[in-house]
Amino acid sequence: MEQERRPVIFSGIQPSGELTLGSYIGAIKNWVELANDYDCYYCIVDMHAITVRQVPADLRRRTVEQLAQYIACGLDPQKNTIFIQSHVPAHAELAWILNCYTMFGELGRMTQFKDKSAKNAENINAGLFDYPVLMAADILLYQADLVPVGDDQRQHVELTRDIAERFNGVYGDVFRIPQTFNPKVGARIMSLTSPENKMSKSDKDPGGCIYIMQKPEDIMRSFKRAVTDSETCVRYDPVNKKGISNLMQIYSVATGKSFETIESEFTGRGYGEFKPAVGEAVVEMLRPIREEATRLMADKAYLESVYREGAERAAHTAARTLRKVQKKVGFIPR
Ligand code: ATP
Ligand code: LTN
Repeated sequence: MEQERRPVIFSGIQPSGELTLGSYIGAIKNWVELANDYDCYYCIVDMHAITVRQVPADLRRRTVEQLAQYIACGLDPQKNTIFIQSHVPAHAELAWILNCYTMFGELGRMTQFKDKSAKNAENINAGLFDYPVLMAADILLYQADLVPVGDDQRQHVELTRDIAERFNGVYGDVFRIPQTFNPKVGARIMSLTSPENKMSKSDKDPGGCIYIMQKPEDIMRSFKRAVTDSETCVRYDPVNKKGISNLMQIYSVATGKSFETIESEFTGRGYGEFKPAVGEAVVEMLRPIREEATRLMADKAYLESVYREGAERAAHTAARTLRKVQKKVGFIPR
């Protein structure tokens, strides 16, 4: 008898920079919380990373560091399949096939493509344009039900659904149609220095972004300098008080407190007390992660065994979907 299928999660992050507080709150923290109820695949998407020029040695270092950080955040490699995208060639193979079921116009409408090509005007390569199709291949290969990501990736998951539905419309039920999972609080953490922009690892302003491996004193300094407004009261109002509302989101995630509780906690206390309190809560949330990641980085043999076993398991699942797709489109089996 066939074993009961557990619902599947797939998500990934590019090793194109240091992991940020935004990607921790928007993505990884939820991966950890969802891990028990799903069959989970967490990927380090190095093939996506090269759509922007990388220094090879840095990419190698960050790929392994990111693996250590995934584990340090609480992803157990025994329970989750953690792997490096380029180790499973099925991703590239399916992406090619899906390219032929994706429209030029659809890709041109992707806001991330528009943003990134504006930022990298000297290197608007075909990979940058095609990036969402590779992401669709990542997700569809594992027949994922749920894709936990931050708000900025929602459009890419919607395109994945469109591609899958188009393919299924021609060939029958080949792909499961995935859904996005966005956290209720923290789907879009903003920069501390320009709260109208997303906190992002490619941000040029070092004070705007918090990194999960950053030293406590640097984290505290950035929070103390966070841009707020000319009032003094701690009140959630994401339209008129972007900076304070962003800090409240961060504090809420770090402490588990509701916005109401935070407002009453800081009544009459002003920003001078609120900002360092947020900093301290973040330092304490990240401390065990930083310590564990540092410890794991000293054990390269262990990390190597994790990504080898992860790739083997992932390749096994991916091959099943890929073979089915190849057969459907008319390729002769090997
Ligand atoms: P880049 O600077 O290259 O755009 P990034 O900092 O946005 O990178 P990604 O690697 O694109 O980081 O994102 C990793 C994951 O974290 C994605 O699921 C993304 O939606 C989420 N994420 C990234 N930044 C934030 C943020 N500021 N708030 C909430 N979620 C975020
Ligand atoms: N595009 C995503 C990274 C990514 C991803 C995925 C996320 C690549 N493949 C599959 C979820 C599922 C980003 O964070 N920039």
